[in-house]
Amino acid sequence: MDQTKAASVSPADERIHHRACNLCEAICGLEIRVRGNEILSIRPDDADPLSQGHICPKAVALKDLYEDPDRLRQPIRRTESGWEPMEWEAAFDLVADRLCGIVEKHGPDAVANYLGNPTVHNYGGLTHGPRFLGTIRTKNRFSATSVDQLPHQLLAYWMYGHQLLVPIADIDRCDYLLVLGANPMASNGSLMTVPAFPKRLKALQARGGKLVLLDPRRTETAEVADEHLFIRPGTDAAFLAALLKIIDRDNLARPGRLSGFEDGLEVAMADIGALDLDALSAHCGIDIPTIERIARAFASAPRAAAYGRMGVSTQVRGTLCQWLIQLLNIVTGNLDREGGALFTQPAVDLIDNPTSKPGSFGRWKSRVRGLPEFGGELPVAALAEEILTEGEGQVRALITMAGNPVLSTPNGAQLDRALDALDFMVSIDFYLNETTRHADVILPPTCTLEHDHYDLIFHAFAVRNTARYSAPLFERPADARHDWEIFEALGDRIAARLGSKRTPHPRPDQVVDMGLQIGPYGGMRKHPMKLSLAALKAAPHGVDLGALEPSLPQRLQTPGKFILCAPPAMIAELADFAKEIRGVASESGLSLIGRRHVRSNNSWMHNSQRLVKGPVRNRLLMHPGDLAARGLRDGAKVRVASRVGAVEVEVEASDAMMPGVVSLPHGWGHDRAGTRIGIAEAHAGVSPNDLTDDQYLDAVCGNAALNGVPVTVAAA
Ligand SMILES: Nc1nc2c(c(=O)[nH]1)N[C@H]1C(S)=C(S)[C@@H](COP(=O)(O)OP(=O)(O)OC[C@H]3O[C@@H](n4cnc5c(=O)[nH]c(N)nc54)[C@H](O)[C@@H]3O)O[C@H]1N2
Ligand SMILES: Nc1nc2c(c(=O)[nH]1)N[C@H]1C(S)=C(S)[C@@H](COP(=O)(O)OP(=O)(O)OC[C@H]3O[C@@H](n4cnc5c(=O)[nH]c(N)nc54)[C@H](O)[C@@H]3O)O[C@H]1N2
Ligand code: SF4
Ligand SMILES: [Mo]
Repeated sequence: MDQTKAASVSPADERIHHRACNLCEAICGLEIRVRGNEILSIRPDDADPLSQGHICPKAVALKDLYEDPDRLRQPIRRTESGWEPMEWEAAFDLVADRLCGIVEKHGPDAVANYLGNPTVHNYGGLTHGPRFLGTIRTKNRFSATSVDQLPHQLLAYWMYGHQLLVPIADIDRCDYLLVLGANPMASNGSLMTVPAFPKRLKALQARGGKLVLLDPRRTETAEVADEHLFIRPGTDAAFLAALLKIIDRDNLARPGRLSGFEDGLEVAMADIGALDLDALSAHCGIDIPTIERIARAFASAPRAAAYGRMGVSTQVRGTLCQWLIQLLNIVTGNLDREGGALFTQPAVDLIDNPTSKPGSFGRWKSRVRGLPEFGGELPVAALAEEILTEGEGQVRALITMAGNPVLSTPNGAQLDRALDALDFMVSIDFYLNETTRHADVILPPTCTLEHDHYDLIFHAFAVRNTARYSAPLFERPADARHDWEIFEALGDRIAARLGSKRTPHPRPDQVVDMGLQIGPYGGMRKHPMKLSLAALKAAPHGVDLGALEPSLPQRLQTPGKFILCAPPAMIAELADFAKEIRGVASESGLSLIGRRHVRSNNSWMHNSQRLVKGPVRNRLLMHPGDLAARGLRDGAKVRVASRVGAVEVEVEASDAMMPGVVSLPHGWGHDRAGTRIGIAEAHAGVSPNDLTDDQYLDAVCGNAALNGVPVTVAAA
């Protein structure tokens, strides 16, 4: 320990800071003890009304993130002789000049952008990112949405009239939770902000409730579930349709509070009822008596909710799965019912708000393959071909913010090559990673502990209504810029040169203050709580706004306040699916699926030894029978190959895998030239997205099918 430092800072300088963790959707409350600029400990904030004393190991790694000497603190530019530091103003000028030059020569569509996952965890990214990107009116906008939750937002838009009106499973009051393709024990929940999931599940079980899980792997969540069923990857739609068919056949449907507000429900149920139960059962590999038992239990539970996440969001029938999940909650009367699936009422309401964006679909299509726009963005599976395919409208420049699409998007190796073909690339990110290494300039924002935060998105998907503002823990270094300031600086320059309209814009905290005041608990709505930023600053542990409450039909954003149960595209997709299940299943090969671990965070933080310590987790899990059939042994190096590529990785025999299915976690593959900075060799790993396929998509919306990818496995 540094004695001089210890002597110069007395215990009296110790302070305790409370904030919300913004690393994942759970937004846990943290209690951070610091002395000077040193973090002494990171513990749960027991007084947080949502997280109730829960944290995970990632929060503790925030110390490493803050202290990491490899975290960029100054702009850098790529030169013939390597990376060189730059002054901020010169960097802004250079980036704006290069981007504008390309727009002037080739048009705005020549400049694409990718918004990575942390954008939604950083409120400045949300309040100012779109405003910056709007200065270049490009149709080539991409984000992590299309490797993630696109089906949820699309269905919310089609059925409830707004892309953010995603019903949330009311885990704290439900008696029967049916989960497909989610592993909240590792992920801490997604599109269901559910910190303290283990505690909440125990409470559910203590009141006699059940968790039933469908997953091709017996996961950490399966271990604590009341029942786990293996399901063949990509076949959940058959299981869900069979549940609905049985509910209809046996008159198990139950009118909800909303009867009369469902439009098209009979049409949808008639089409599902026409499917062949034997074929559905054969397709998903779950026998009819089991499906009947679950249908009866779900329909007769006083309060039930069905919920599906990554395993069913990112597969070929992802949108169909999400639709069937909505219908299941609706026909059993569990939508908008306490203990069922409800809409939240967050303090900053992005739905009932003058700047609200309900959504849009198919307003334009991608140039090369004709994939549809959603919410102003195109599916990211099309990004590489838009760069590589010559012609009018070809992408020649790229802006990435808070993302690593080389590791995160399907056929990442192709994108890796495509990025080399760009005329110019700028990345707003504080790490040199597998993607940003292609940039001409990297602009690093402040670290999360150096700025304030209000979670605009995840309060809106939480299992309880709460609100919390986090002040910065540390003052930022004198010459550092927040994300939103980088966006403003670039946006101002680009707008001036391209002549786009630009009006002054409030800071993120001012946007939130206004949002709180005009929000449902705000003074301007005459709510007794009179929520404002000042009120939240005075409540550093956050404020409790109560359990989720029924809110329909008022909350619906559809014309006439109807729930539109039969979106035409879903009826067509169901017809297509009916043809698929009548066909003969080709069963010989292996299916690749993904997984997450509590000691990993998407494609980053793998340089925190504190976080990744323990056994190497980037291994292929495979059933012992499948290994034996190929003459392979546990621990062997194997070659996994798909249509687009191959990786070599160690295999681990695991009877937690369904036979015929192999699992590899994403976010790894730090072995690409020059990017393994600070990451131990043992933890470099391989990327499953060198196997996932840019052509293997959910046909409804172009979302990536990251799960259920056909692969072969052989000795390396
Ligand atoms: N095969 C497979 N692929 C997947 C998935 C899967 O399950 N299987 N999951 C998909 C999902 S759900 C997602 S969300 C994506 C995630 O993939 P991406 O969208 O690529 O997001 P991350 O990997 O989280 O990106 C991390 C980058 O953001 C930077 N960053 C962190 N915080 C900030 C910040 O505050 N400001 C800025 N400017 N930068 C910051 C980090 O330094 C890091 O470089 O991966 C997807 N890819
Ligand atoms: N520790 C940690 N937490 C995280 C993240 C992280 O990287 N690390 N990432 C965050 C992000 S960005 C997100 S989006 C969430 C995701 O949150 P989750 O969706 O809960 O996380 P996953 O582990 O991807 O769970 C997907 C599950 O689907 C299963 N599966 C795969 N294919 C199928 C299928 O066809 N059918 C069915 N029924 N199941 C299938 C997989 O085996 C896996 O268990 O997690 C968030 N939380
Ligand atoms: S679960 Fe998510 S929000 Fe909670 S401490 Fe871990 S990373 Fe942070
Ligand atoms: Mo995600």
